[in-house]
Amino acid sequence: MLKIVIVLSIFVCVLAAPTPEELQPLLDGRIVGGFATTISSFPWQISLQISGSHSCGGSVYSETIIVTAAHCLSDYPSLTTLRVRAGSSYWNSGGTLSEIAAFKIHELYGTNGMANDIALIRLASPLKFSSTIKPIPLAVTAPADGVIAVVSGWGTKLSGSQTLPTQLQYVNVEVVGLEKCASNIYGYDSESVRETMICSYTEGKDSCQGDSGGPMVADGVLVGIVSWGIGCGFTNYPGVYADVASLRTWAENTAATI
Ligand code: 4AZ
Repeated sequence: MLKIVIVLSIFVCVLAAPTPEELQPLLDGRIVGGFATTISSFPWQISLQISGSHSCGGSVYSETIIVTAAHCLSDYPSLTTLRVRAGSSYWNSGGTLSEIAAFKIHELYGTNGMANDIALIRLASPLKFSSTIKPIPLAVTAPADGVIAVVSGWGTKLSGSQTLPTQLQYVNVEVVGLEKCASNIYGYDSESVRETMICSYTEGKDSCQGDSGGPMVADGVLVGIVSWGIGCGFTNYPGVYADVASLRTWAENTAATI
């Protein structure tokens, strides 16, 4: 009898065991502790796609220019494999899918660790602005330490996960300035966190793989571009972003010439 009860309990436990999706909120490394949202709340967000798969995020700068991360394009994918989906809450359907005419990676990217992780994309035809497609201005000054910013994207909801959510996610995070981010308060060494970077840290809330290139916004301007981190949502490891204020002049000059 006891044997049957044990076997039955194991069976019931297995049946009642939470799926990995349900476990996620309990895990430290979950991106981002975020929430599903719709594109009308983040109309500057785009999905950069390579051969039909979401590969990175990006932000609308103008009708024809998208801002993203250099590392999203640093293996020089062929222009014909690239698309930008704008105006949709879902990376794999809806909105508009544009071809790319050109892209330009920051000249200094790759010479100094992950510094200067910014690139611009020029679309083959202009976007039509609407309630679901709108540009976001670039920050003129870096946000102060402790400012609340919002990060959005179709990146994984769990560090190391292979599956992307199809619906756009967002999370609110606290900005951490470069000096504090590179200090021994956190786990990074000061060599890897360097000029042209800015960070965010809120326990269990973070950007993750697939969010790269996407926007961190505060006070209505683009303050960061998702760049790198050790894990996602890991204790003592902030998310690291390209600091848009320090790269704005490059972006403006490049947008005019790309
Ligand atoms: C990535 O692999 C990545 N937690 C992006 C952002 C972060 C970590 C990794 C920040 O693209």
